[in-house]
Amino acid sequence: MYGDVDGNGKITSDDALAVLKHVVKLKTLTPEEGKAADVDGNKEITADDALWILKKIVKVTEVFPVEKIK
Ligand SMILES: [Ca+2]
Ligand SMILES: [Ca+2]
Repeated sequence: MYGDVDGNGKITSDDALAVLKHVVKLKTLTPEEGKAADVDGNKEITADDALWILKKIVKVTEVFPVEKIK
């Protein structure tokens, strides 16, 4: 599921945090986690993806950009 980086079935701030940790190289995401993390679909994992995850949590956005591409 897009946005569920840690794979616990829910999109929470922990997922956004996991993305940010990857961005600052504190922790490297697995390819599977990376796929869930790239929510804007630009093939890169950046702080923008973390921002989208946070937007989804606070319901500023209903769907991720990557979900609109399909
Ligand atoms: Ca999660
Ligand atoms: Ca991205």
